[in-house]
Amino acid sequence: MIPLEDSPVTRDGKALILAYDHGLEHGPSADFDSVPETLDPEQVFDIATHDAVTSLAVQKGVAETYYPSYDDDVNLLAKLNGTSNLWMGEPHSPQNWSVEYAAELGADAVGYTVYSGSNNEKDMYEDFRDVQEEAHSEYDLPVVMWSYPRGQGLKNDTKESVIAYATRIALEIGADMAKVKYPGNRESMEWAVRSGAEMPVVMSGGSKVSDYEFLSSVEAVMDAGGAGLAVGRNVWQRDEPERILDALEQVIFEEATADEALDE
Ligand code: FBP
Repeated sequence: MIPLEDSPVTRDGKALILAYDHGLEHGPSADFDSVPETLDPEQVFDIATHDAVTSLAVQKGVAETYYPSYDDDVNLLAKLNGTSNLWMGEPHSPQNWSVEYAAELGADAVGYTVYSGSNNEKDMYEDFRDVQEEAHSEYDLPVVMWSYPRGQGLKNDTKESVIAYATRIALEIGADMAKVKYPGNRESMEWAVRSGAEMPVVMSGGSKVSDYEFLSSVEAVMDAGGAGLAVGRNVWQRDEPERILDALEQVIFEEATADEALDE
């Protein structure tokens, strides 16, 4: 495992990953309609220059076109695989760019989704193996795993045992950080964090909710020993993304409660 304490994609060992791969995963109508400016990747790169953001997760085409103008101000988390919402088969996420190409573009870390439980698990584990080994041995790049158990018997399950299994799988197959869905409360998150042992665990943001609900879940994750957050919609779908990032900075890096962060 690559220790992330000294990595540029963390701050004091904690992470706030801004995710912006939704144009591929969900399509523009689903996620960008409510705030049409977010169709423009530059808007989100600008948001990612906020001090609280430790990296920006994007797909190849967006990285290739926009990252060169931001490489002094933004850390790139190259999201190497991804699938569209148009795919109707068993969950699968093909690799869309290589570790080598991501490293050439200046990536500080790579990200990879694995759907354990899918009929495509075997292929995804094999692809992850190749990515993880190349990232570690050739480029010394940390690998963040979007660990999402999903498949015929398990659609989007967020129950405690499944999320703990998700962190453990990430540890076992060589991730340096796991990104998992929030299991709904601090105790369940604590079990998931402990199941990942030394590997940092961050919560996946989810669809937009109120400031208080969102920050309270982040507070619970931090209290549970989590390493932070990977978030998209709950930041850039807001009218004032800087305001929520200010609050997140306090909760993630300064141990503030949701109430304290909102009072500022
Ligand atoms: P959000 O914070 O907007 O949920 O983004 C996190 C993320 O993992 C994105 O990287 C990805 O596009 C999306 O969620 C995938 O969500 P799902 O697979 O649940 O539709």
